[in-house]
Amino acid sequence: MTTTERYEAAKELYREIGVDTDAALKTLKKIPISLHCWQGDDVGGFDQRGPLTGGIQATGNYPGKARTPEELMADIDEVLALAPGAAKLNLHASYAIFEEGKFADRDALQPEHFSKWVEFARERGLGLDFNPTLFSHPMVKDNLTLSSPDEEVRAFWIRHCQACIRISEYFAEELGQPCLMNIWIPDGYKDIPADRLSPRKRFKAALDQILKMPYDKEKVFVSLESKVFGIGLESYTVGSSEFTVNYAASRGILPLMDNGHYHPTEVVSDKISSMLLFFPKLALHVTRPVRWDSDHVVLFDDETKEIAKEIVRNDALDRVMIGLDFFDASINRIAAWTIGMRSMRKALLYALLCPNEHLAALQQEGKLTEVLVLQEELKTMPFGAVWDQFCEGCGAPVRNAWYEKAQEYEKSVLEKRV
Ligand code: RNT
Ligand code: ZN
Repeated sequence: MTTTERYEAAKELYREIGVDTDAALKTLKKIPISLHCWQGDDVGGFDQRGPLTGGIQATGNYPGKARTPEELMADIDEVLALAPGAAKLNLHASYAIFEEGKFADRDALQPEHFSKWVEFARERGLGLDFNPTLFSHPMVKDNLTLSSPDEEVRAFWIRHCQACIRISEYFAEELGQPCLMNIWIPDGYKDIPADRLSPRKRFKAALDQILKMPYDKEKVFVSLESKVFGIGLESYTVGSSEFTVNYAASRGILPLMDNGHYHPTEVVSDKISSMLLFFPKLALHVTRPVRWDSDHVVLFDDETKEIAKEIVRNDALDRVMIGLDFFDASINRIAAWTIGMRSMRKALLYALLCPNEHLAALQQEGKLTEVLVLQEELKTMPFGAVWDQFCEGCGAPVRNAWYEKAQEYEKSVLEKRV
């Protein structure tokens, strides 16, 4: 049977439960997923050669990681060819590209240091998102940045974040799409702090200082990401969930939820509806924590599906900015990236193929047995046939054909990087 024949049969079965698969595919294609550049080189970046700091870790030593902007761009191209649907590219400030002998430190970054990325994005019709990089740098002192008691340290990172707002605005202007600029700081303490308030007070004042600079709020959406702990920062993080949500709400910026940044039984899928009631827009880092904030590759698993359902059935596709955030150095990085992209897209399709209004009505009527029955039946509907049709329609590899391509790329490109 051809992909289309299988799709036609599946379409009929979905029609019987009130789901329009054609409409779902049309919507799915347009949902942008922001692809994080840092899976390609284990969060290395191009502006320094030191270790990855900030309490995050990319574990593994799989060969073939990108070492230069050209290599990283080629790898991103490969992933974009293997993963169907609209994308944005998410850059970190540490991926600045300097002309020979023209290094600029983080607090002196300029739009010109990202002009190659803009060119890359423009040629591919991609929007860009951005992140100041407040880790892997000598001005991170005692694991502190914007909350440091050292005024010089704080001032350096304030200048860095302001430079990043200017660069984000440049991205939006050049590419005609808003840029999400996410601030995440690693700041925290390994052991029980004597004073939890002062670092948070300083962080709050520093953020206020950053946001004082004028910028176009239609073009740059600043978000703030929370975190519950980091490696070596187990007892306290300055940018906790309460801090970031309250800060974002009071200052009119976006909260960003990373699903690796909560206590183990807390789920982001349950938080989205509450956030939607109080914020016009919010941002996500979709990742997969395994026992800790391990940033494993995103899979088509229950929580990813549940996150997608919350976005789709609450009619929030244009209010929730979906970005990926994982970095696995133990497997083929192109495959890691592609699995994550395809899985997030599959989760969105799964959500679009649920009879959401009907399910909500059943719940409203108190027919909770029927809700459970239907939810379980949905799991064995011919989802795969619809997904395959989507891939084929987008000109992307169908089923495992993507991995054959990834293996060819590994042989012809990655294995030569020694
Ligand atoms: C760290 C945060 C943060 C980083 C990236 C590289 O725990 O999740 O988003 O992963 O900025
Ligand atoms: Zn994150």
